[in-house]
Amino acid sequence: MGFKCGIVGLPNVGKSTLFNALTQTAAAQAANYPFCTIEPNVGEVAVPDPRLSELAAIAGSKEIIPTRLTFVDIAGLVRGASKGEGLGNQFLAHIREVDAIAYVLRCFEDDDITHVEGRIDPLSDAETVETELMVADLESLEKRVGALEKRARSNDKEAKEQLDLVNRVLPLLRDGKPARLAKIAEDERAAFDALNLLTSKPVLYVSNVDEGSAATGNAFSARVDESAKAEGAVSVAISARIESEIAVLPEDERKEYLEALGLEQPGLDRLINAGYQLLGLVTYFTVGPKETRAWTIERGTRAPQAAGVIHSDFEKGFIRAETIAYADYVTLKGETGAKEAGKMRLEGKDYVVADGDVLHFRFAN
Ligand SMILES: Nc1nc2c(ncn2[C@@H]2O[C@H](COP(=O)(O)OP(=O)(O)O)[C@@H](O)[C@H]2O)c(=O)[nH]1
Ligand SMILES: [Mg+2]
Repeated sequence: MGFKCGIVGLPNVGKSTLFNALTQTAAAQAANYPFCTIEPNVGEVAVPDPRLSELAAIAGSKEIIPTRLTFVDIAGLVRGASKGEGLGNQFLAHIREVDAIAYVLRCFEDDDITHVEGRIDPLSDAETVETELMVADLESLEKRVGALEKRARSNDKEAKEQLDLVNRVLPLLRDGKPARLAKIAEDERAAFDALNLLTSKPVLYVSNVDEGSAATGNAFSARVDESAKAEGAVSVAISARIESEIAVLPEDERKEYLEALGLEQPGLDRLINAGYQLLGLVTYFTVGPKETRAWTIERGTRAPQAAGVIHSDFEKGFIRAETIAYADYVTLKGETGAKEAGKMRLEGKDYVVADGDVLHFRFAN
């Protein structure tokens, strides 16, 4: 499967520093967890989840296997990318492939590192990048609308549906607003996604602050937070440079270093979790003496399809899912306790798996 979060922004804002910190963290974890770098600019990282160790302790699991999220370091964009400037088209093609976008915004001052626009202004940078994506979307829709209208006139139901969406998105884009702000009903979601727009992807804002502001953020990141909030988007302030230092520290020194910086957890953990939520993903667990393992599904996934994430046979032969909510599993100290308290439910094929469910699938071969 692999849900992908693209790291996007102007050149020299700290994207690669951040990406390297993410993959170094993953490499450090590789001793414990299976890990792979897919391509130089694509890396998978473990999704930190404190529930895993809680469950493993109760069940006495030998191993903990977290679920993972993919990050893609996308080459820096410059003004005019939608017209093919810089790496233009290639850049846009890479963004098209990701499921969500993390905009990295430069919120640190450093005269030694050139800012392409010659000044530190994260909100204006975000606008520069997003404008290129909006222009690309606008052009792509305007190109398609004629053909859609033609098909719609000949009563093509799918074309009519798409045209209706396009006619709602176009005014937004023309008004300088991203497609994600369009009001889309649940049953229109699939058709909307099929438009394959760049600005319909969910976004989060990453303020890359100076080393001294790693724990608190700074005045620049405060402005990003405010603007993100107004849009209903998530923002995370981190110092990419500090993160790259933390990432290479041995586990036992890490805690001390974090404390010295006034950080409770690495900023990367916050970023990974924010990316995970942004993608609308939830986690269920399988727990046993061998391992406690986290699995990723999209919110709203039913039990057989959730089982299919483990193995297609589980989905095909699905009978039922023995289900214990995470909180029950912990309070009742495991499966036996939960069973005795009547907290183990037998769920069928229509059950929508909830975040934190501890599941045991019954299936026929
Ligand atoms: N002072 C400072 N420099 C940083 C920080 N993050 C990145 N840099 C530096 O900025 C330069 C560009 O970073 P890079 O990650 O290559 O940017 P990219 O072009 O967005 O991938 C490098 O020299 C980094 O060391 C930071 O938080 N503080
Ligand atoms: Mg780079």
